[in-house]
This record gives sequence, structure tokens and C-alpha cells, in this order.
Amino acid sequence: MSTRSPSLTLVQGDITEQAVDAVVNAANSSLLGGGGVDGAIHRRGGPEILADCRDLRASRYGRGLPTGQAVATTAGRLPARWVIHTVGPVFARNEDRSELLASCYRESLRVADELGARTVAFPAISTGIYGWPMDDGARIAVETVRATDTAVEEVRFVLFDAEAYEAFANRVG
Ligand code: AR6
Repeated sequence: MSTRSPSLTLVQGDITEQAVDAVVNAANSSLLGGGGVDGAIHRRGGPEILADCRDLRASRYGRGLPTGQAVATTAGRLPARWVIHTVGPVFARNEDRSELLASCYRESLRVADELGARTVAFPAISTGIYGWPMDDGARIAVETVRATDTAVEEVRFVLFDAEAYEAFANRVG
């Protein structure tokens, strides 16, 4: 077990409305936007986020942000200080990509620690457009955050609908 562990809270709602230090984006490798959470964050956060993403592509991630990694930008007009972009794996029936999904949560918390963020909101990474079954996505999210040593004090899982909320509630207990 980790020596420092954040408290876990569950909210049913929209991640773009969370007043936290850092909001995690379920991005793609291009870092240049998409649908789902990614679309909502860029829409509500405004063009400053995309400008930072373009700079990151030009400086550090010419080939894109690899799956399982995380990187921070401004949060623009969102009620947060930073957006931490991470790239979840696309679900595949013939291959176990769980470790990559766990890595998204771990790496996002590592970046949060670097920033000094104490409250972090996560969506259910990979469980939308990337097709990960919700119950398994919730299991990996909760187990990984609980096993990560971090100075983050609150991890808030922001679930879009009742099914997602139930899946996380079953895991948090
Ligand atoms: N707040 C909270 N949760 C949300 C919101 C919201 N505003 N919108 C959707 N969800 P997804 P992925 C839920 O598709 O599966 C993008 O095009 C949604 O119901 O956002 O990791 C990226 O650019 C689901 O449970 O992310 C990538 O190409 C969860 O958030 C790709 O989608 C994640 O769904 C990433 O796919």
C-alpha cells in the first residue's frame, strides 16, 4: 500500500464544471482535440488550451503524446488551474491493455505532484469513444489511484451518467 493516499470522491456531472486544481482530459495522441471529454474541455476552456497543446507538439511531442503518458497545460477559462492531458488505450478484446490504462492514472498523479496540485478531477478514461467496459474501467481507476503514492489530497471521479456513477460507487465501497 502507498504511504500517502488521496481521499476518493464521486460526482455525477460534467468535468468542465469542477473547481479543482487540475482536471484530467481523456485526450488522444495528437493533443489537438476530439469529442467526448476532450471536446468539452476545449470548448469550455477556450483557445488558450489548444495554443499550449500546439506548443507541446512543436517542442516535446512531435510524434504525439504516447498512450499512457500525461502532460499539463493551462486550464484557460475552466474553473481549474491546469488541464492534465492523458491518452488512454483503445479497448481491445484480443489484447490486455490494462497496464496502459493504469499508467494514465499514475502518470496524471505524477504530473499533478509536479505542479503542486492538491485536488484532481478525473473522468472515466477510455470508457467512451475508446470503448473500455465501464465496470473494468472503474476497477482499474480506483485500484490504481489507491495504490499510488501522491501528495494529492482529493481525487474526484466525475462520472457523466448514472451507470458510470454506479460502477465507481461499487468499487469505492
Ligand atoms: N464530463 C465527464 N465525463 C464525460 C464528459 C464530460 N463533459 N463527456 C463524456 N464523458 P471519452 P475516451 C464520459 O469518449 O473513451 C476523444 O475524441 C464518457 O461518457 O471522452 O478516453 C479524444 O480526443 C465516458 O464515460 O474518452 C480521444 O480521441 C468518459 O467520459 C477519445 O475521445 C470518457 O469518454 C478518447 O476516448
